[in-house]
Order: sequence, then C-alpha cells, then structure tokens
Amino acid sequence: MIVDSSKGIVRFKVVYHGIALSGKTTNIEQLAKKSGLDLLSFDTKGERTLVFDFITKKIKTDGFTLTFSIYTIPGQNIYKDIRRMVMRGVDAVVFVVDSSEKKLKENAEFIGILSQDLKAYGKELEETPVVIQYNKRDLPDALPLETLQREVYIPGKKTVEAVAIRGTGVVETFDLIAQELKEKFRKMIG
Ligand SMILES: Nc1nc2c(ncn2[C@@H]2O[C@H](COP(=O)(O)OP(=O)(O)OP(=O)(O)O)[C@@H](O)[C@H]2O)c(=O)[nH]1
Ligand SMILES: [Mg+2]
Repeated sequence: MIVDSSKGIVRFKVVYHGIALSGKTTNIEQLAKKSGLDLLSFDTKGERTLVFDFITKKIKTDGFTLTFSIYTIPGQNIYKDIRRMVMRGVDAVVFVVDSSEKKLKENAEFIGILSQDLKAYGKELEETPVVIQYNKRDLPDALPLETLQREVYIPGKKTVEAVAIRGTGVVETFDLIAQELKEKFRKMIG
C-alpha cells in the first residue's frame, strides 16, 4: 500500500494467483472489459502467461482515489522466478481455483506455494487479504462446492464461485478483495 496524502491517492497491488490455466488471465480480461479498461499483457505464448498481465482500476472513496494495480502470475512452475517477482509488494491476493476434479491436488498444493511467495516478502498468509475464487463451475467434472471449500481452503478467507469465461462472478470477486483493502485502509487512517 502506497499512500500519497498530498494528492489523496492510495495505491494497492492485487495479484491473481493460482495454478496454471485456472483462469487468472480470463478474470482480468473480463474485469477490464466490464470496467472499460485496457489490459496490458506481456509476453504471452498462445494463452499462457509468461510474464504477467496488468490493469489499473480506480475507485473514489472517503475523499481518496484508490488505485488498484492488478496483476496475474504465470501459473506454470517453470516461470517461478517471474511469479516471485510479480508478488513483490503485493497487498492482496485472489486465489483462482480450477474446479475440475483432476486439478484438486494441484490446487490444494498451490496454497503452500502462495504461502511461500508471501513469506519471501515477509508476509503471512493469515494476515494477508485473500479471496478464494472457485472458477470453472461450468465444467462437467467440477467438484461440489462443499468439497472444494473443505479441500482447497484457507481459514478465515472469503470464497466465491465463478465462471470467468462467461464473466460470472468476476466483478463480485474483485469487489470482495477491494472491500477488504478499503477496510484495511480505513482502519489505518482511523
Ligand atoms: N470452462 C471454462 N473454461 C475457462 C473458465 N475460465 C477460463 N477458462 C479457460 O481456461 C483456459 C486458461 O485460462 P487462462 O485465463 O489463460 O488461465 P491462467 O490462469 O491465466 O493460466 P496461466 O497464465 O498459464 O497461469 C482458457 O482456455 C480459458 O478460456 C471457466 O470459467 N470455464
Ligand atoms: Mg495467464
């Protein structure tokens, strides 16, 4: 969080994290489309993110302009150094889960990777605002919500369902994380 009180600007960094192909880029593409923002994608190979995608979203509140810089990590493990780099200075995370039964183990293990990525910058998962998005609810082999909430779960974090490819749940997810950051900021300014 960067606060420039003379200009009334607060900057937050939100990172979409989660396994490869879970739908992180699709989320921010849809968010950009719905909010009329331009998406900047670096070095994509086909649909796979090699570096990151980026958009900026502004919200005015309490006499401040809140600026959200929104990034996606590349989920593929061969890009783990880039993933770490994208996580630098993160304020909040949207953890995008692929609901497919075949991806259950990988999703669950990736929570450990998220935790390590935060620790690398001195942050604890428990204290970081995180929203878990169960994406691809349209898949024929999508696990029941209750199974995912039990198996791919971080205590105390909000969860939301989505079909990012159709834009369903995308704005709701972002609003949840933005709300948490707003509350954190309000507490900070008293
Ligand atoms: N069926 C279905 N497919 C989806 C959904 N969301 C995304 N996809 C598809 O999943 C594939 C991967 O989506 P991306 O958004 O590129 O995934 P990513 O998480 O950015 O992947 P990496 O950049 O490799 O980490 C694409 O073919 C998307 O169209 C969804 O809700 N349902
Ligand atoms: Mg991507």
